[in-house]
Amino acid sequence: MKKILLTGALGQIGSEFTLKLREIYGTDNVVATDIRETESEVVTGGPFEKLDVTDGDKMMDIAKRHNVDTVIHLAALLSATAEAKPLLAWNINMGGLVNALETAKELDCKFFTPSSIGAFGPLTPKNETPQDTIMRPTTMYGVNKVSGELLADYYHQKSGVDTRGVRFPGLISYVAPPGGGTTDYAVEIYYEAIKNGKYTSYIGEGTYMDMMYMPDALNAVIDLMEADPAKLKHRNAFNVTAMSIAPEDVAKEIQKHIPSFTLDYNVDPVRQGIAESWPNAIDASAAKEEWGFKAEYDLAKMTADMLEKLKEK
Ligand code: VAH
Repeated sequence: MKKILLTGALGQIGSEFTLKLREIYGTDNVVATDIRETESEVVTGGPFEKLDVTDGDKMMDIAKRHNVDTVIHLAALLSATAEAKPLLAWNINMGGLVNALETAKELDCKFFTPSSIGAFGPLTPKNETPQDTIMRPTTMYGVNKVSGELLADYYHQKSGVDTRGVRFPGLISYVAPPGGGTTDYAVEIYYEAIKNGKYTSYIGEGTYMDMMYMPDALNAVIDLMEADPAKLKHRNAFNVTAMSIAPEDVAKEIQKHIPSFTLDYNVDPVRQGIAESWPNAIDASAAKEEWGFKAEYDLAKMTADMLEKLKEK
């Protein structure tokens, strides 16, 4: 990767990833794009272009003008928003992805886009979910993610595009809060612990989902993109995870730092239904074997870092 075009640069992953990539590859070598434009360092600290990813001509023009050799496509509507606005989600999540793949194909770029544990459905084995298994998601987001995995494989097989991807679990970050996700409770709980000393979870007690701290997620993408392609048997959509947790597990860990913290529940049936259609804990052995995936943060280490960084913030 030398010159990177990144979409969704102001999103939950993009906000942090843009700055990290600029540190590693050079500020001028990371062209950040997003449909919004804010005063954030992503916009003011290096090359930035406004881009609606459903505008394929504009995406191609930006990529050509900046002569990029890598496309990192992050722009998407997340699971809860996609369930509320399914056709809009289809247009953005699939239309944007096709445009990004076409750009990568035309300019012979390396390509990354994330899939998600949301690509699995109720028929998938819930524990130690295999890398290769049944994929019958029951959400629009899941349909988008499975379709995206297949589309990225197709562009690799038919046009030789160097496409790569991971199935992200819920991602936890202190930099940019997520928007419209099902796993957002695991971010909100830390913000609320600092602000109010209590949190009301919309995901029910005992609901396990895979999660990962953002620093591990970003390192995973870089490690995958720098990996030897000859070793990648599962080129797109590698299962990656750091922990399988439920709301009460996070609360117990927070209470080691804020003993008075309390958690209660007001379950949102829509997001609870989405969460229950996903695995409890996936198997990440393919990523470990094929490109050395390794998560540094477990729940205890992540909680300590989240609370410390949010207190500073
Ligand atoms: C969501 N954070 O909740 C995203 C992610 C695995 C969850 O895809 O929709």
